[in-house]
Amino acid sequence: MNDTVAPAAAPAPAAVPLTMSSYKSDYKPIWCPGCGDYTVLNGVLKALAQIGRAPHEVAVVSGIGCSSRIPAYTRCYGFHGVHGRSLAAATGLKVARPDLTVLVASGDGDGYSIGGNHFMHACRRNVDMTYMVMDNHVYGMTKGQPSPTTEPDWVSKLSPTGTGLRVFHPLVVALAAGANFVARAFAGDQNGTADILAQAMRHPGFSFVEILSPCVTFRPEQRGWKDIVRPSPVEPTSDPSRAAHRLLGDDGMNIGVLYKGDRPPYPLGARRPPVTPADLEAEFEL
Ligand SMILES: Cc1ncc(C[n+]2csc(CCOP(=O)(O)OP(=O)(O)O)c2C)c(N)n1
Ligand code: SF4
Repeated sequence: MNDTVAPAAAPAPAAVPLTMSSYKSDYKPIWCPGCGDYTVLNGVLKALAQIGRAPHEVAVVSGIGCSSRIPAYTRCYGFHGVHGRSLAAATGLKVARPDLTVLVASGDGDGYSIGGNHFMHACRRNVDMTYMVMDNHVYGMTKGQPSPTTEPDWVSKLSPTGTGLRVFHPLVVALAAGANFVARAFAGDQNGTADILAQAMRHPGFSFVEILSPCVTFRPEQRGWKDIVRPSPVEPTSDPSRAAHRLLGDDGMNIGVLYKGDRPPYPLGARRPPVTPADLEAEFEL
């Protein structure tokens, strides 16, 4: 008989509580001093700690723009893709890995202009993910061109007489296209942004969060947003036409969750059995 005593199993390491720093990478953000995106990043880190999923259980996906730098500043899985295509990449990722919490970051140029078509169809598909758009009513990274949310009379070197164009209304479009959660946040309110993002990530289906995030370099007047944003005077509704009616009547400065729907999300993981490369090759054989 072997009388050697098996070594006692090492005690399991004590679970470390998740805090904002659990999600923060070592890269230092290179946004302009005062850019709203700094507080959005903190809001994201705080929201992730609130929902309590570990960094390896979260993927942050983005397109291109100042706002789209966010994935690099987190320790989560990250994908910094191409301009306007973040939702296509995120949808593929979520379908392949339904176990991950998927957070998608975009700007108003990235998300509403070149990515506008993807935006509508992502709302319609209702795949479970959260889409946050840092809206500064301008293309920041490429030096200040007007975007779909730029006011028609905003005059700049690149738009000397203003665009004269009606603005795009992302929240109403999201509702009409079928998003299951619609909210507006303000970068200057870090805790409020974190709370709204945490609610969005917990809500099933496609959640859309528009975040007013000032571009202090090309739209310095947006520093004044802090004086005019206000909490939404109404509770969220589950009636999309009521929500749209409210939104069409507000001035774009009401902050809070506006719509919480109950449409079943796109079913994940059950549609077809796993496909091998050989199966795919067979499908394309002539
Ligand atoms: C296909 C393609 N077209 C144009 C560009 C140039 N480009 C890079 S970022 C950007 C605008 C980004 O603006 P926005 O999405 O509002 O983000 P912000 O920089 O303001 O956060 C553009 C037009 C590009 N990278 N790829
Ligand atoms: S250009 Fe505007 S959006 Fe880009 S980092 Fe600077 S302040 Fe932020």
